[in-house]
Amino acid sequence: MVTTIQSSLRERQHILIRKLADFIEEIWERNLNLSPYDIPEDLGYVEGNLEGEKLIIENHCYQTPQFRKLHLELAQVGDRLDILHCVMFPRPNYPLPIFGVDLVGSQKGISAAIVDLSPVTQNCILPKAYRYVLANLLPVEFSQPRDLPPWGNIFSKFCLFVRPINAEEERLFLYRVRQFLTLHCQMAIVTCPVTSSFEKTELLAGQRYYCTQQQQNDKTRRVLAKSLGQTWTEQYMNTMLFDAP
Ligand code: BLA
Repeated sequence: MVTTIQSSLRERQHILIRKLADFIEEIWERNLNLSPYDIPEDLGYVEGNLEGEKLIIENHCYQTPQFRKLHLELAQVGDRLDILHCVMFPRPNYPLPIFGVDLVGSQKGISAAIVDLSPVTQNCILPKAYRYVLANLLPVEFSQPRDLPPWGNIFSKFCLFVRPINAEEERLFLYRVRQFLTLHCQMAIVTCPVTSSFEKTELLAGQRYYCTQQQQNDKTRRVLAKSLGQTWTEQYMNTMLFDAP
């Protein structure tokens, strides 16, 4: 029953969101050793319509030896807004950055497309192997780059934040996400966990800071609160979207 509802949401969403959701799961399955993740009660599939406009959310979560949570969320607000949100939280003993992607779109097109591999170490730079690969990717040009908000100081210098203006730019964005995600999965499986408690503490602090900053995104907060209320939204942002371990 739930499966039927879930697959139909994806099919109703903007084509870019549908394609991205499909290939994120495909890359996860191909590269990582996925196990089920216990989604907090009642949060797998959520519907709300406090102020008249219906919001539907579906969550897909997994865990792996390297990641405490792989989270793919699809959401739809009425028939005007489609959202894809994805974050890969490493286990705090793995010195890996946080992969994140957010797509916000409507019939008129995608207004926000952002992807990053965000560092969580004190020096705020990515591991050398990541920097080497990312710095050597072929440059991509978008006609409408967007500025990050102040809380976006968590993102790396490789962060891509744009408004894609046509099918070609949408394709380019997907291609970039595919490169980031493939690189990340390949790095993750060859990365050894750290053993010193000093390093673990630092990685943990980095993840907490990432979550604290993301929780300041009032655009996300507003969309959720309108349909599901303020209290529910605060709880959801702290426990489901950006839960610090
Ligand atoms: C922007 N996020 C937005 C916007 C909306 C949402 C409506 C504004 C779109 C625009 O300015 O064109 C809404 N995003 C949501 C909702 C969810 C969501 C409701 O994920 C969840 C249910 N956000 C993330 C992640 C990143 C991220 C993982 O969740 C980055 C890796 C970034 N979203 C992000 C940024 C903005 C944004 C940087 C622009 C914020 C701004 O301009 O102030």
